[in-house]
Amino acid sequence: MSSGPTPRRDFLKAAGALGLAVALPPALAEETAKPNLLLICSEDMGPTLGCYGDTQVATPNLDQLAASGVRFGNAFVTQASCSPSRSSILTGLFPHQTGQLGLAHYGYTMKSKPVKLPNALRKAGYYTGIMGKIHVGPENSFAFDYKGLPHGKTHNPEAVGKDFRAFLAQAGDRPFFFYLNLIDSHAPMIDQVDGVPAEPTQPDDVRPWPWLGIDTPELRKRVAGYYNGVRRVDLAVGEVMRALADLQLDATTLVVFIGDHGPAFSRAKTTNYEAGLKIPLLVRQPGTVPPGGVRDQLVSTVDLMPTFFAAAGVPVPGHLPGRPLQPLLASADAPWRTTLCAEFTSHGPANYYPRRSIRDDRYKLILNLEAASRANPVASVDGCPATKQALAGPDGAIKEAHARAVHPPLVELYDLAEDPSELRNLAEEPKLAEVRTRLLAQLEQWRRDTADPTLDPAGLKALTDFHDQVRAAAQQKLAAEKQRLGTQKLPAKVVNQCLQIQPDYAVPGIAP
Ligand SMILES: [Ca+2]
Repeated sequence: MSSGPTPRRDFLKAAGALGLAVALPPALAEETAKPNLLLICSEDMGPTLGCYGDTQVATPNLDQLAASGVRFGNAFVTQASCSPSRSSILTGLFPHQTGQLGLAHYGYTMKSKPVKLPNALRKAGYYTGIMGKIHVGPENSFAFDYKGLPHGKTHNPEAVGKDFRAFLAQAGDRPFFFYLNLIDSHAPMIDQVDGVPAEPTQPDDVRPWPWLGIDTPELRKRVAGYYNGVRRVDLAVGEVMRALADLQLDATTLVVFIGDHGPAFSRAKTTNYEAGLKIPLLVRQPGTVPPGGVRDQLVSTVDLMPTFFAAAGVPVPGHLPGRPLQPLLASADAPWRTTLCAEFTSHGPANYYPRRSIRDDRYKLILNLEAASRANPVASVDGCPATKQALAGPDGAIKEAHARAVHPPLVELYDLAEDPSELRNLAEEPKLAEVRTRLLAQLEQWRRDTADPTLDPAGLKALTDFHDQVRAAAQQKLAAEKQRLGTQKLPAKVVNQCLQIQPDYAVPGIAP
């Protein structure tokens, strides 16, 4: 790579520019049908970018990526929690299909042995690499040839660009798959790292989003910090795209940009509300993906692995719930699914609160599986003060929405056309009884099709009992540590140790 673009890459570039890949005979198509694959995943990032109409932040590099490819307006993760969501990105399966029900650093892990994205691509001749976190267990089961900057070291855009160039040099002439994970939009929201951005967004420059519904100094500070992280991500993407352009890899590289779930704010991360599940999804490959397109179909991160496989000429396993995005990339009118489901089981083990949700182009239904037995323990994700502040505020729809997030009914139903912030629960609205019945039936069908272990009451009870035992044991350990250290405020490391689960936990219906 250090000697510059190779003849093969020049040829691929020319073929891509002419749109030849689809027209070539099979033997030649196989050679040209192995584009490089670059998946950029930004931590805890919703579609809060200029190209999505967000006027509170400037994201020129991501806007350029969107303008030169296709932007998806309704893209969703499978669960608004890091490891479960990432397990879907890397396996094409829903978390309840692999057993990655919560965060890997507490001991949650996949219980099955699914086909894995980097492994399958490596087998197909790809040189594979990663920067930042895997966060899906067991981590050593993922086949990455190159391991770049570790999680926590991807703040500096220039360092990210440099590491990506080092990977490209290692890849040489081989087609590559690179999984680039950027940390910056994750809590704690850091305004400036290594002097970036040079002029950070200030609290008074921003307003908290409508789905938070309140505006306080603490929230403005948190929102501004989030946007400063988004700006560093944008700069890092600029560095990476520049590296591709410098090496003339634009036309031969399929670039996909996503968030791993929505931002770490109340009614977003760890919930099944839109602000938790909805992510940016940008797809670009000049000459292959038409520029400037916008798609509003319901797409999911379970569609990513089939998309990469289709691009790489790897057969897409028939049991996967997702499907390749290529038809949609080619045409806004391609036939597509009309409903999409998501889930939540756990986050940290004390945050167990199983839910399943479904939406169509207008309505969204959330089924809170343990609503009868308990409140939602994740009232304040990563220290976000919004729910606490809203509950202390004036009565009204905002306070009710935050209260409902903590004490939800069995069924929530929202009209996303009239109420995109999901403030008014219409589940008991007689006019929408048919919608409720239809969505509940479609949700149940999906749970059956994907062997959801919580569909069987015994399976749900087993998971609930397990988490209750873990929580009780953790509380005992935490109390003992507080006594031993003589403090009520334990270091995060000690809290994490107390919350560890045994990785040999069983998930009903999944054979180890
Ligand atoms: Ca995350």
